[in-house]
Amino acid sequence: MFSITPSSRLRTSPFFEATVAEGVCAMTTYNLMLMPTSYGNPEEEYWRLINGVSMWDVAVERQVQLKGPDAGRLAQILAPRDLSRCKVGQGKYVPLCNHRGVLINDPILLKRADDLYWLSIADSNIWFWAEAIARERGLRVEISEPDVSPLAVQGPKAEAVVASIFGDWVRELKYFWFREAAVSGIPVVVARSGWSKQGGFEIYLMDGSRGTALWNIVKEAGQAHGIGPGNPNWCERVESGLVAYGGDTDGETNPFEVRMGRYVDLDVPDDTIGIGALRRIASEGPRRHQLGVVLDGAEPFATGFSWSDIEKDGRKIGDLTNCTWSYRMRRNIGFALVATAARPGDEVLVRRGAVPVKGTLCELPFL
Ligand code: THG
Repeated sequence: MFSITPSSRLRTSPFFEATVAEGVCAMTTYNLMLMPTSYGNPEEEYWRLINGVSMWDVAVERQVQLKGPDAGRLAQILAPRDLSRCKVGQGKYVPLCNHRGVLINDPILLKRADDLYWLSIADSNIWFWAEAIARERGLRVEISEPDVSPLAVQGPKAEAVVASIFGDWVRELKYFWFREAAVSGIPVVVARSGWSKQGGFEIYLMDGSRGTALWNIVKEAGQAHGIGPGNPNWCERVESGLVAYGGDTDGETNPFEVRMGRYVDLDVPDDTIGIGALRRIASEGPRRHQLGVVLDGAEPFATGFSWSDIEKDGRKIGDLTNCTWSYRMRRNIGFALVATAARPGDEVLVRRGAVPVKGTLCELPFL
């Protein structure tokens, strides 16, 4: 067919060779990198995540490093969430907004030291943004993309696997907290986190030359628990209500519209980017909100998806922003970004393909 030409515009992960050896058969792009999206059997990969343990190359979750005496100041300027009580070793899910309160990324922030923060970013260029803001505000902080690449281990048996590699201390890690460690001389950060609700860890590789070695250590340790390769699982994340920045958001989406209001603190300092707009939106009330929709019919739709119009009583009320066959619900489900007047229980019509499909709105998460 054709091959991909890696370059500085389309970088490969330190786990690339390992994922090819595992039989990766589909990739997407994210943060100018290739990311595996299938190893050929989506249903098996799904049930392995639900019942066992799965390992994912998520090196595309790049780190934007803030280092210097003003690193904490810059983090608080970038994130409209109160970071004043964030401890070294703690992570927090933070919305990043522009000056209009529009969501521009939704990283996990890791406070590695008082003068060292990582923003583990979704798919948009925050390096540029942080650098510009730092220089415009005259802050003493260096911005870089360090050699750090997360490997996720997810599923109910993930803890047993990760504890067998690093020790029982990983069992005590609280959600989003992390610790530095090493295995076979490979420097890593181990965090309890990951883009699923099945539990698990992320091992942040800090030496890109050791990707295959780390992959094989995790694979070996996971053998007894039936580990296998997977990727951020579309079906599970929709069932669990996890938001995909850029997928479920558009150029006008604010955090309140996509159930991220609980990660916004309106009393952060006034120089936090977007906080004026967010205070205004909070007092006026957002125009849209995010619900689930369960579509009629018990046959999986063809895969491949773009936003579809959602109508109620013949008028457009919003968009279906994702859609998947749920293996546990045996229904096609998705997220609806709709006018706040739309309520759970409302019957709607989704304009999808030639034949519109009926559905019913519901609260998220589905499961
Ligand atoms: N891991 C790492 N970096 C990442 C992601 C990740 N960067 C990009 C992207 N994923 C960030 N997005 C999310 C979205 C949701 C969650 C984590 C990362 C998440 N949310 C929980 C929830 O919504 O229920 C808990 C959040 C909370 O309550 O604090 O876990 O996956 N390294």
